[in-house]
Amino acid sequence: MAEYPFEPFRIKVVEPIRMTTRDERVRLLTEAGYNVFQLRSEDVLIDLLTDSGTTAMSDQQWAGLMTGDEAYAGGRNYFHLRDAVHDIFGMPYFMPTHQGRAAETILMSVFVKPGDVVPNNTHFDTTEANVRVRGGVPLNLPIDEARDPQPHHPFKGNLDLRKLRLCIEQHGPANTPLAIMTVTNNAVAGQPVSMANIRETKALLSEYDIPLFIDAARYAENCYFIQQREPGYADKPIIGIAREMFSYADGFMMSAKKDGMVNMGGLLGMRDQRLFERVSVELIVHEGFVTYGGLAGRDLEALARGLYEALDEDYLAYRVGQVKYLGDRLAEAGVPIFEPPGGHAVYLDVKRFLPDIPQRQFPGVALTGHLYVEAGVRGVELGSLAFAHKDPNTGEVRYPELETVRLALPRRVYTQKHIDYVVDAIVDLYKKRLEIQGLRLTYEAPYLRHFTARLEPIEERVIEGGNSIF
Ligand code: P61
Repeated sequence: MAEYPFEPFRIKVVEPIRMTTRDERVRLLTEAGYNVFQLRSEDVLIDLLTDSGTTAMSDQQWAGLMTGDEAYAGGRNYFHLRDAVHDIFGMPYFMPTHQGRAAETILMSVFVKPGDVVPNNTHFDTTEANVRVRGGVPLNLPIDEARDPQPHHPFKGNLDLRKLRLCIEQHGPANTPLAIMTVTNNAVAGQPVSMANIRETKALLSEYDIPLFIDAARYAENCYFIQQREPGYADKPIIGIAREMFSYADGFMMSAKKDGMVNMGGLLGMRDQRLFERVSVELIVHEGFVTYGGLAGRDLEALARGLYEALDEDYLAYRVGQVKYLGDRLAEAGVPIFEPPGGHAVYLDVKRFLPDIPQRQFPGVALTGHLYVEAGVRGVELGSLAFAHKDPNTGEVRYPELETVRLALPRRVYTQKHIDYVVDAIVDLYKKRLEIQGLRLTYEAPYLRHFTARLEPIEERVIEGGNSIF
């Protein structure tokens, strides 16, 4: 592959970016309570908040929208999607949902009762919240290497099998209704999971009769890493790797807004017919009939087509290559990142970027705010605002081990020049890092607080240009 990620598409439609000034951004961020979720996207130059639902669809997907069959039941696009799901995931039963968390809600409502534990290599926050709202306890069991942003390991997303056995022995299989494997592991910097780890996790769970569900949001990127890094897979096509991966699972839930290549949608698939019948009831109450699950027929068509586009090897080489390009340029300039770069995003290692700001002062949010003010780039904090929680017994706040700012790349949206701009902005900010100060919360919601939190600077200070920020 070339030194730079070749973009295997031509651009047919463009969306203008509104330019903003630094002064304007200072005002906008202050009004937003220092929380970039509260900004209007029109006020952002390069939006790396998420790769979720931000994909540029292909001409084939747009054409597919026109073939939408909007019948209430049995629309044709459902059957196209069903064929794709059978072909790729090999699951006999499935239902569309409006997005990933809807699939999680439905699944947890039939599986989890108060006091149950749900192990995962690492829960992303919506999965974690869905376990908690049912009274369950989400447990993260990543390998020890996942805690260290520096050493390279080909599959830092892996689940620790020893910890899994210990967890099941300690809590009892009867209180462990399911286990989840998140591919790639979003809360651990988008790191992949190896096929061997998935296979061995399934074997261990089978000893206790515990079902394995795959959180498949970024499964195609994970399959690409397996092809590139795991012995024995170099010559296998991506779709074959995907089929093997899902052969070890009893079911999967998927936010199709990532590797489904669509702007909205989700999937829930399973092998067990009785389970399908139970979750169908929940789906009909909360989402819609099983042949549309909260989506329009045209959305189902775009997803049926998008699933295959995400498995295309030229696309995946560009996709993972673009993330690597961003990560490598930053690392070369001495900016601390979580290494190696993951599949969908580069994660800045905030503990090394801002070592003097303690986690209780939300250094990741401060860094995100500065990146917006200085360059109009929007990243997202995945650290003490998104993941810290209070111990229900002691009231003590537990901070996550990793404090990161994620720069997630939307699929097929930004060019290499945009990425170069982001690199320059972050390198400049790194040089000015001593000007960055901590924040305190002025408002927080009980769950998923980072979406709506408001913050203020601990100590206001005037920095260059006379703008008062942080
Ligand atoms: C993201 F700030 N991820 O990474 P839904 N599983 C996994 C995900 O990554 C995921 C979901 C399930 C998002 C969107 C997002 O606090 C946040 O379709 C591995 O978003 O419901 C979503 O899928 C849920 C961003 C979610 C956040 C929650 O950007």
